[in-house]
Amino acid sequence: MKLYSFWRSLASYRVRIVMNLKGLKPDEVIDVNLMKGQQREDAFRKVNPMMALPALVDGDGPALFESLAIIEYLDETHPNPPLLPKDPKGRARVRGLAQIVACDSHPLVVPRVREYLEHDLKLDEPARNIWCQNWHRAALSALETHLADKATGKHAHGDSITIADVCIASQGAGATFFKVDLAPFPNFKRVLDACMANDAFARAHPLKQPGAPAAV
Ligand SMILES: N[C@@H](CCC(=O)N[C@@H](CS)C(=O)NCC(=O)O)C(=O)O
Repeated sequence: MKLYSFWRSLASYRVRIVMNLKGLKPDEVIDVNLMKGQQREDAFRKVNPMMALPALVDGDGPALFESLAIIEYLDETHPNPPLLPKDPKGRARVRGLAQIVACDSHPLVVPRVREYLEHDLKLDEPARNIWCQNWHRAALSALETHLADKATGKHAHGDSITIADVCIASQGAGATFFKVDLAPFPNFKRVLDACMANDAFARAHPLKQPGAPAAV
């Protein structure tokens, strides 16, 4: 398996967590430096025309793209431990929680959006930070309400790790990057802490990757 990723990429973090949970190690990790704009270079554009990380090539391909699609592919091809509940309503809840992170919140704070705000809309750094924090908090508020539900256990859905926890971990790392206080979101924080106590999550953290700074 060949994983295209970057230390800071929250979507790559999600896939790294799942690979660790499944005991999978990529044969090759290809660093695409988002800070240098390498995602827009021809070499990577051919791999993922959306010019976004991560991408995963399993065997002779084709390249898989979009973190949630890659995660479900890994869950289907390596079913242990399962990362979705068995019942359809449970699966829908877990996918819904995951999509609040991966589809409603994270896409609003990725480099291409922040760069558009800076270069095209001429927003200065404080204004861009307000933007990022706003969309983080919107997702955290929704997640906080959902996680108060009795369906939540030690983890986001019951006591087993699911795709929802994987996404919660990436939202938690994003909150640190964008300096969002988690104190108003105690249910979220509790589930995040339970995830981060697990070595598969801790090892996959952006700041544990080669090339990462000690702190952001
Ligand atoms: N919905 C995508 C998001 C992919 C994405 O935007 N990844 C970011 C890094 S976390 C990226 O590569 N952005 C490049 C850019 O915005 O130019 C997923 O979950 O895989």
